[in-house]
Amino acid sequence: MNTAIYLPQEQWQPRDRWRLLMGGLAPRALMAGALGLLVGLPPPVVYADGGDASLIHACVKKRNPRGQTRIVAPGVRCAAGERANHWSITGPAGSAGVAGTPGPVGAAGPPGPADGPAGPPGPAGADGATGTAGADGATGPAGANGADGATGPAGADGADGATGPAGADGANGATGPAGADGANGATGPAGPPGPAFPITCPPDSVLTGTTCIDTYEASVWETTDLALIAKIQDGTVTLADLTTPPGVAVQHGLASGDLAVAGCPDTGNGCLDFYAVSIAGVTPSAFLNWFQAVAAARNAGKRLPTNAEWQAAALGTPDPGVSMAGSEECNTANGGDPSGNALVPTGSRDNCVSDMGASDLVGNLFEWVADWVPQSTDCAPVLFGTGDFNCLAGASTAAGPGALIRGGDFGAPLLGGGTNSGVFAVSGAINASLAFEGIGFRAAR
Ligand SMILES: [Ca+2]
Ligand SMILES: [Ca+2]
Repeated sequence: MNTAIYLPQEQWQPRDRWRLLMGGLAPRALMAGALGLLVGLPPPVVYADGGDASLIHACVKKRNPRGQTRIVAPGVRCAAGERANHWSITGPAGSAGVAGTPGPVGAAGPPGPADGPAGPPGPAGADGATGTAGADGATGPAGANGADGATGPAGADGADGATGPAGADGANGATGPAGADGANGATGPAGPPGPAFPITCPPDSVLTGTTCIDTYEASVWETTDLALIAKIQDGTVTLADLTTPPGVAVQHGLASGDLAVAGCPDTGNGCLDFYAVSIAGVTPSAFLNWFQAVAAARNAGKRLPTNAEWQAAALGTPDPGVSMAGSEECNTANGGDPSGNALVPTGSRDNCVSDMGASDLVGNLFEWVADWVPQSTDCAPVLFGTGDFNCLAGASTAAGPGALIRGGDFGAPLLGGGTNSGVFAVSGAINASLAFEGIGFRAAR
């Protein structure tokens, strides 16, 4: 065991020399050594202390005044008669030096880095003092409705309240079953006009070209019976309809002036209840002027045919010249016996029929047509050598207007009867306002 005592040389004192000579033994070692001597034991071994490499260790002969010393490694055991010694390699600290002069100021260093990273959060501060109370907050939203309370006991019946307002209309009910068929609707408005060219004509007329010409010379009847008027206008009226019951209709144009007396004046103004009828077996109406004829045709839903229409309807009618009374030919004269000249019933001459099927276009009565001319003042040569009356020449500047009459009549040849009658017979010499026993008309649609 190393028991040496290590002291720095500069700390050596004279009293320590003894201790070196004593090998630096501790008193307890000395006492062991002394005890060993006493009991004959070898002196204790001295070791150079090797525990500290910063020291130089040596073993020094005790009995060598010159101090033989051998440097040993730390921990080496010194031989007998040596003592361990050691020295510090480091010398004693020198005295403080004189302060040098300050060096020159160095160049400015490069800029430092940007702000460094944030430091760690500091420790929490102490609690602050309690603040003053804040202002009251705004009223919060209403809370949810609470649960329904338990049903309370039934109260006494209250007084009847006032009648509340009418409730809203309920929803429409389901569609009911289909109702019964409704009544027939009212008659609709009249349709558009039919074609200008009639396909067929009413029973009282014949189709000739585009015109329905009355089959017979007109008989003029006064009536206010609506049903009868309707039949007249439809062209379906019969002689029985006009005479049953008696008085339902009254014929006029059978004597001079009878129409005007009955209410159909010569002017035609206000002549409303007088109707032109086309039926067989009646005396055709005469003693009427052009204006009365126009009114009676109009009231029946008809008109006077034009000269051309009349001509088209008349073509083909036999021209008997002077026919005998009771003959089946057209009634143009009665065998030259003026006393026998007389008007005959419409359609009574079976052969006096035109190509189109109309009767009495030659003879019986002259017939007004629609056309007017300056009243004729003369007669011209006959057409085709027929001898038919052709008095459509000259133009009066003192009389008129003249309205054309066609076909001849039952009268004396001088007046247009006899051989002067025929499909070409025409006169413009009669003033439209005059009426004669030998002039009548037929209507057309
Ligand atoms: Ca005639
Ligand atoms: Ca003739």
